[in-house]
Amino acid sequence: MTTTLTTRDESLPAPYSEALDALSVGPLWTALHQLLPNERVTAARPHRWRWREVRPQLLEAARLVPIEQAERRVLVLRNPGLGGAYAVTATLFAGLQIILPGEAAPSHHHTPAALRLVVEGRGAYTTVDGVKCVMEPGDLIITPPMRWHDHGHEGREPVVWLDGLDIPLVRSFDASWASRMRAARPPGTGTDSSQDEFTAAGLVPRRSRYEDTGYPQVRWPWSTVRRALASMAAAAPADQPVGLCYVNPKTGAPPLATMGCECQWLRPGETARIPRRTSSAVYQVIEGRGESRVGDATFAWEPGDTLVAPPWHAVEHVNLAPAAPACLFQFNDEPAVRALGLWREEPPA
Ligand code: GTQ
Repeated sequence: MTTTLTTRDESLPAPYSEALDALSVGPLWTALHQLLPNERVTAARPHRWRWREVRPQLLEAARLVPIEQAERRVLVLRNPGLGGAYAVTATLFAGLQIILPGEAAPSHHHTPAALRLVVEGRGAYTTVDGVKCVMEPGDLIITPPMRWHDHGHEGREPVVWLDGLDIPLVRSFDASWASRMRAARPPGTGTDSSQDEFTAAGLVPRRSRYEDTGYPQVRWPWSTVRRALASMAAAAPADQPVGLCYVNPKTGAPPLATMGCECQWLRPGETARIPRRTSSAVYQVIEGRGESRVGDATFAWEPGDTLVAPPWHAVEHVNLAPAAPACLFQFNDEPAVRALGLWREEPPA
């Protein structure tokens, strides 16, 4: 919350309040219900960023700002309720990053966790601790805390992806730190484990060829995820939702300690209802056209659009297409909220 606390009791003599200020103490009774409100409150607002409005500004950034200067050429999605903060919710950071053919974004590592969901273009890659992760539209790549990562581009068209990080959360612990940048080195591998060791559900390698970092899979190709969603949709009764969670294939845990990822498949005309939760989520439209209600706000969407659902806002997604499916990716702070014992969910009305 960004509201300023009431730290003065105006009914008391001014010298008393001044004496408290001088001692670096303050009355709790003026601020108690701001610190502990009776309602679940958030300053973050439901919002939608339209791909067709932001995309030209990304291309303009690519024209105006050399990668050597920017290091990361990102337009940050700033929640209009959060007073200009570089935050999409109180805990989450989201941005759209653009890289041009031939460019290299230098290597660094940091305490916040990061994930990328490719929005447009082919030929770019992210290197995670020397492992080359190809970026195709819809692919998810994670860069866990303190893993070196850089971005390169061997293709012929601009590539844009959505970055999701837990920067605001990590900053609230005063734990945000990054190494200095160093020049990106050529990747040490041509493939990542999603291409040869984790190609089918329910199977894990007896012995991995990759270094054991605690994160056996760092890339989830969209082709694999889409195939899995399509077969689930073909089998599930019309009134059962079709959604998959991205997990660490060896433990079943969320891919990162603080952030979860899911993908929902909406059949033509289908509505998905998500109850109010204490976690917050950012949705990215991979495929299809529809409309979402987030709290009292309603947003139409199409591929490339991004939506944010602050905590304790009921969400409803509708696929408005008569014949085509819609696919919505989301990342959220649910693992962090659960780890802190703060997870609650309300059944829909
Ligand atoms: O690509 O390493 O959007 O370090 C924000 C911070 C992207 C990145 C962001 C980062 C990166």
